[in-house]
Amino acid sequence: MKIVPTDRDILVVVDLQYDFLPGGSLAVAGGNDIIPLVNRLAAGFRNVVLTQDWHPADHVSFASQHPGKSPFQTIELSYGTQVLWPDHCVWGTRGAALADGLDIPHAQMIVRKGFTREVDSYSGFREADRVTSTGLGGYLAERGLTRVFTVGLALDFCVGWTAIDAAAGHETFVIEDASRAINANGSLERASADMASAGVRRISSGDLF
Ligand code: VGL
Ligand code: ZN
Repeated sequence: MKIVPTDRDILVVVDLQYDFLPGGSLAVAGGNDIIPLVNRLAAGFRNVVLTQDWHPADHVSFASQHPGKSPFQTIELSYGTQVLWPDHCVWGTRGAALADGLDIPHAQMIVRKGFTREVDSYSGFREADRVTSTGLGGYLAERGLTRVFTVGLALDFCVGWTAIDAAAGHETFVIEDASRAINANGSLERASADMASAGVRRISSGDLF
């Protein structure tokens, strides 16, 4: 039985930006490989939104802002443990731009996230303080959209957190072969367990259409 997207379903395409692609500052292995598949999947959805990681140059998640710290180490912030990253997706830079290879002209909205200096935001729905909303939940509610499908980068951070937040109010699917992971320090295993306990369903593109 194939899953057939309806007008009440939405595809959320997460962070397909140059800094997460090979050659970028926080490159995800194989990131480029999923773009044709994402385009093909998106063509099968009436409703598509894109997320865009969008940080000020002095963002708190950058290791460069914490003397003596290196990327992939962690620090404790008011809202909990924060992984430190190479500078990436600085607003207005090429690295923050959406990949030119994306061909989704019917995408309805671009949700920017991570623009508050003091707070990171992996999820397209809620910042890392777990309180501040991006507005995406309200968009789905006002549009009457019920099921959420997620693809993009990276499976163990922004895709995973987006799916987990979506699953709080929606039937939610991660299309695994249209996503790739960073997998630093056990992050993929942890995200997989967190997605499972949130009730996120993991499917492959072959399960659709
Ligand atoms: C992401 C780390 C930092 C992602 C964004 O898109 O998965 N990961 N910022
Ligand atoms: Zn980021």
